Amino acid sequence: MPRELVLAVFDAQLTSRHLDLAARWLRSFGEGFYTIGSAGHESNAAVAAALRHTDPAFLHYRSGAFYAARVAQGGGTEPVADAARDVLRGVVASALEPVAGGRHKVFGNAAHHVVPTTSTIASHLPRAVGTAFAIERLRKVNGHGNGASGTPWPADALVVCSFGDASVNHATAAAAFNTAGWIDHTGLRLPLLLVCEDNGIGISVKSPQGWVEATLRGRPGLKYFGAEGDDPAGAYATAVAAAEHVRRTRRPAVLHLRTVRFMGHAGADAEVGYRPAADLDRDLTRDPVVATARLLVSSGLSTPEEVLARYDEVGWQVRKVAEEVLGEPKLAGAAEIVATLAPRRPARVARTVADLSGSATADRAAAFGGRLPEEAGPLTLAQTINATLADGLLTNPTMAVFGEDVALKGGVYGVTKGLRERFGATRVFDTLLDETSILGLGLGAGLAGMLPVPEIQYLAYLHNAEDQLRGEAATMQFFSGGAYRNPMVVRIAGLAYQEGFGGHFHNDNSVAVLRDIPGLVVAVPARADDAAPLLRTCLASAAVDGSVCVFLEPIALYHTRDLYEDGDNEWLAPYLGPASWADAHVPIGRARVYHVGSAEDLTIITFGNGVRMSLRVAARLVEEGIGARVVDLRWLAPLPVADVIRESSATGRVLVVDETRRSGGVGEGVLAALVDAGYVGSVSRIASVDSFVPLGPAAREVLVAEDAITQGARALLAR
Ligand SMILES: Cc1ncc(C[n+]2csc(CCOP(=O)(O)OP(=O)(O)O)c2C)c(N)n1
Ligand SMILES: [Mg+2]
Repeated sequence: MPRELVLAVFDAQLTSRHLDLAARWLRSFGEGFYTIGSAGHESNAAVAAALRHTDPAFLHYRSGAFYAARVAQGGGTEPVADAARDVLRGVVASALEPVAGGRHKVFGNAAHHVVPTTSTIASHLPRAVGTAFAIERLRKVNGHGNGASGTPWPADALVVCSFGDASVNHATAAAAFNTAGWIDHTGLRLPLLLVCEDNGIGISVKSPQGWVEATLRGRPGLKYFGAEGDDPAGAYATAVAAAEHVRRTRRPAVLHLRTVRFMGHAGADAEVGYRPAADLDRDLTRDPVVATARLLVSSGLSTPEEVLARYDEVGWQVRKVAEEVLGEPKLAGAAEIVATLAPRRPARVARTVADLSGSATADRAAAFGGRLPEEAGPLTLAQTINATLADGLLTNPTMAVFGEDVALKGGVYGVTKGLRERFGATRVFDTLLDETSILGLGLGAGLAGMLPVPEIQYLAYLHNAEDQLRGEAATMQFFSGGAYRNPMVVRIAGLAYQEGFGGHFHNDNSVAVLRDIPGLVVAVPARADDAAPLLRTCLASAAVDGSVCVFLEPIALYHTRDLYEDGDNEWLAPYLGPASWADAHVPIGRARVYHVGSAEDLTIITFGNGVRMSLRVAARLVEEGIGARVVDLRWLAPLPVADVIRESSATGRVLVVDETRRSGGVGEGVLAALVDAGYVGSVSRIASVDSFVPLGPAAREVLVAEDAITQGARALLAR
């Protein structure tokens, strides 16, 4: 280990140890808000030393010494103070903190290629897999030189991702290990270095002796490296070997770094209550900071006096920074807090859509096999989404479509049919069967500069992976001040009305889990002529603003052709060519309004399958002399509140037709919006029963039906 590296590692370790002490000091008088420390884990500084400054890092909350070493690699003149300032600004929730701006205590700094991670154990692992996947894909696409276009990282970068020992048991970690191995097994490359910082315990629960090593060694496709945290030179040498292996072979590896944990899990944790004194004593003999001091002295690099003086010097510098950041401004007011959540620039999105018209012409005919979709006659919802995805792939070279069965088969319902043949397996590909990993690939790909369009095969199967959307995707801009984004359009096939076929899990009619995710865009296209502009808006918003969008496709309407009677083909629509895209643009949060008859008696507010049912009911009500306007929300988040209020006030009678459940359904949001706006007319609601959807004809008993809509309308008018 080169002399200057030992000294650099020691400094990073001292910085980290003193940061833990400073965090407790700040906490002691109510100015610090985070005390989970890195003490005992400081051998991770040697891992940082074995990597490049430009290797993207996703860090465990005990990787403080790694962070300090990474900051020093950046080449600043005051690495100790710089690292300390970043971390302590997080501890005191300073608005000047370099990445989260006081929104969370994270290790993160785009200038040092450290991507912030959340507090959810192991949730950053699928994203790390996805980032490594994307770096390698972009390297392939863009050539082997450095600086693959569009990514913040060099083409030969590797991704490093650290986590604790108890975390290896988490389903999300298991998913990431498996996916890394699966990708490797298929012959694709994945430059990913996983680092398990094994202190032998998770809060108070010990990892069974030998389990962590056994489980990490047993992962197909992951090459195992093991190192002792109290042997700095050995840990460094092993980290170098692991990094060299990953960088050269572009294949994943795991570095099992054995550490200890000092000062309990966090500030308030009295570990004497659950750890035998002998364990604590034994750990003290394995202090990584003392180990590096020992190396410095035994190798003649420093005297004991110099080591102690350096300890005090770094401690003094860290304390000084702690005092400086104390008085810094905190986030002031909700507007400042949400400023980074999900920035929206609708004018720029509209212009991006308009600009696509020009760029789309050249290769279109060839890409569509000579038959342009606008010349194919009226299309179904499924065909329109297919054509819009094709146009998206054509106009955005970084866009990729992936998921279970989307490529060779073309999707369970044929929505992605033909895309793989036309755009190739690097842009349209089948993934393994794991929704967590599918979203993780999307998260990483977006971070690396791609425009991912993952598919979740059925709405019911989002739930086992939902945290990747809620905790990871939706929080990234919030916790990184926009320094990192994960643009993404997640297509999800969902909602009910498949004539009883498939039961609940293929007819899931609950979107509550999506509606309350801050900043998430949720679009539901009811019919072909809305699907294309809605999807284009989502793609453009993801590209322009880094938006995380869910495009929820009503399965029952995919192939529907008729509206009022058999054979009328009224639910089909011609596809609009690029020249019409600007005029057809639909901004996020704008509803569509249908006037039926006089349109003056009643306002039906609905979406998805409800649109078709409501239009059919409205047509029959005209025969009773009742004129209705049917409002298709089109966007469930953000709700088109202005349109809802305007159209409701126009008639003073509102019928909410909500195919989701009465409790937690979309209708609750519509009613709340009306009340919030001071709407004073009458209102009632038809919603599905608070039940899972049963198999067979019984499904009709719990779902909103046209009869109920008709009755609801008549009752409202009779009031
Ligand atoms: C998904 C999830 N469940 C529970 C927690 C609460 N929690 C925080 S840290 C922790 C223990 C983690 O242990 P380990 O992975 O060994 O990391 P260590 O703290 O020991 O470094 C738990 C259970 C969490 N953050 N995330
Ligand atoms: Mg642990």
